[in-house]
Amino acid sequence: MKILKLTFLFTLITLSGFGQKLPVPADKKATKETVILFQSLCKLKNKGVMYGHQDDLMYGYNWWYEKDRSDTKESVGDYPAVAGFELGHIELGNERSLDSVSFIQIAEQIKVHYRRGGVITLSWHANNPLTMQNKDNLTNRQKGTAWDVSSKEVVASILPGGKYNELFNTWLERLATFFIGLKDDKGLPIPFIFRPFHEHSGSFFWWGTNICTDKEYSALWRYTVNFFRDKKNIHNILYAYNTDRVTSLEQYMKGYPGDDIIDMLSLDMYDRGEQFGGELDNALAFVTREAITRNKLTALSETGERRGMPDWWSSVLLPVVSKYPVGYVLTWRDTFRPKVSGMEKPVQSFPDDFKYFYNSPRTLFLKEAIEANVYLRNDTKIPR
Ligand code: BMA
Repeated sequence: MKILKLTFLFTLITLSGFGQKLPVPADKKATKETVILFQSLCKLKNKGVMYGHQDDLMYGYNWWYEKDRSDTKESVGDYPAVAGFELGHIELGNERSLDSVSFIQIAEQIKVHYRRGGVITLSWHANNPLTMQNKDNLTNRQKGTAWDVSSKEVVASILPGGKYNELFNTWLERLATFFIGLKDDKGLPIPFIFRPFHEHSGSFFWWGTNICTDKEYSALWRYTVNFFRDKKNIHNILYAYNTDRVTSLEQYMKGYPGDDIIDMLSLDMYDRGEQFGGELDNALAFVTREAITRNKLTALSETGERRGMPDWWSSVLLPVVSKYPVGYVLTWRDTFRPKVSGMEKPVQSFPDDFKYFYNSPRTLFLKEAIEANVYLRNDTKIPR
């Protein structure tokens, strides 16, 4: 009888939502900080969309690595909530990325942004491990890079049994060393979002949809996550699955490695024409719906204006992303141009219309991330 009563009580509590479990990252051993970040982002996506900017803390069109400098801050007075960084060429053991950014300085800025209370995301334009071996063939600009799609054997060649599996392990070791070095002031691992092998639905990277099979793509993901999580015991990573433009959920999920591997369903889509708003609306509808079903985060992890529209932020991007629980929207880097001739007009990082996007109650910058206390820190008044 007593047991029956207790069971009834438990059922009641569960039904009333009391015992409802908060979603957790795919990594069952995720650190406390990583779980907190995941759960904060889950909640925050219903409040608004965070703004992210790639390499925002590293350089702008006409400046290079200056303390506390940021194009976003210069434009609207606040840092982006999400800071993006690129790891391409870390796999080669280089000191600088494919964009000439020092990895030591990237690690520094990751720590700074984390201390401020912001969110970190890392991308990886990994070189082509197979075609880069053929040194005679490296004449074309794309040869041997992430963009070299001249062979369809690349993914198979780095998986177990493949000729370059050991080489790929070395690459992952180098990444692991970098990840392990990302510690906060107390020596605890800094949680971050990792988005490797991105834009799978396109065929412009060696891991693209027509360059490897979906099975190989999924195996590549699983191998990589197992390496960091199980072999290297790294538990501060949230993994973002990512495609380029897609028109259906079926197309989006092609090659999906599984809910036990992935934490975020993200999408990259640049505005290349009038149809963009509708296409984005369609894609965000099914991606965010699917993410809710699977208890995953969401992001429009790369986007940008390509038509020269002065009011793109307010009239195209904001209306669409406001409709859905999108975790963050990130625009790409302000490529440093050291040799801009005196004749040219200085390039403006953000149009005036960006202020409208910033002022919208639906968008969240660093100030709002700090207010939301994403990392549930006791002292939320972090010096900025
Ligand atoms: C691309 C371009 C490249 C850059 C790469 C990695 O989309 O911006 O110039 O090298 O991202 O940041």
